[in-house]
Amino acid sequence: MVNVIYSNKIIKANGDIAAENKRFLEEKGVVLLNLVSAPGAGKTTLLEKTLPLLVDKFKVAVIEGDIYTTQDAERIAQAGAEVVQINTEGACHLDAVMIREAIKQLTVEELDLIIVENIGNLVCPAEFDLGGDVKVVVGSVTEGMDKPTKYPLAFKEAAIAVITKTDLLPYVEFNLGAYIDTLFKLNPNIKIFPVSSTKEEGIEEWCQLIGRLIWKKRRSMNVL
Ligand SMILES: Nc1nc2c(ncn2[C@@H]2O[C@H](COP(=O)(O)OP(=O)(O)OP(=O)(O)O)[C@@H](O)[C@H]2O)c(=O)[nH]1
Ligand SMILES: [Mg+2]
Repeated sequence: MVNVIYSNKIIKANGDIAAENKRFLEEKGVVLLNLVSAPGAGKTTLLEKTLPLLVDKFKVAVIEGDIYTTQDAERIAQAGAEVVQINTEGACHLDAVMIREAIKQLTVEELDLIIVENIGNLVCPAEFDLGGDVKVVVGSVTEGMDKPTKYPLAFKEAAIAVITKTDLLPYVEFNLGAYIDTLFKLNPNIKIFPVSSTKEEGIEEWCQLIGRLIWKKRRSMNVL
């Protein structure tokens, strides 16, 4: 007799812990952003440009997901935010249990925002809720036009899409308008932010959206 654990049970168990994380973060009035992308799409670089614009106004912490290293966490610490590293030691996504443990390392009562940089992978992270998280899919113009249709779940689940590396548009086969059309076809409500982190274009608009999410949360908590 062989015991089989089906993956949909694991995903359901993850959902239960995610619901606990959600309740906890709701109570504390904290917004959780979950950044998902293929490896190298520009998540850490985006955060390096984003954090300096946020840390003056809001209390922000970052949870860095990586398989083995602390390289991204060190970059985030340099950018001036509190950071907790999760090393999955092989797993290709973060899950709600990992986030519950990481949150214990933070003084959540004092925070407005937690940004999670998930493991670079467009497949598995899309399947695992972390807990009340606003999902942000990051796609770069160097990845090609076909990623949203080839890996649709990440793009369908996301509330926000950040299109990175727009400074490289003149050098790559990438039609920004057609890509945006594809995103809207998959997810009519998605909010889209084209950015160049290296040229610091579009970063302010993206930060304004994050600010609006925090103010909305504060209003729902009746703290305004
Ligand atoms: N030209 C250009 N390069 C960028 C931009 N953003 C990131 N890069 C480059 O893309 C590469 C990967 O950037 P990262 O920010 O490390 O990507 P990531 O998504 O965090 O990567 P993983 O954590 O490994 O998944 C680096 O060489 C960055 O300098 C951009 O806006 N323009
Ligand atoms: Mg990174």
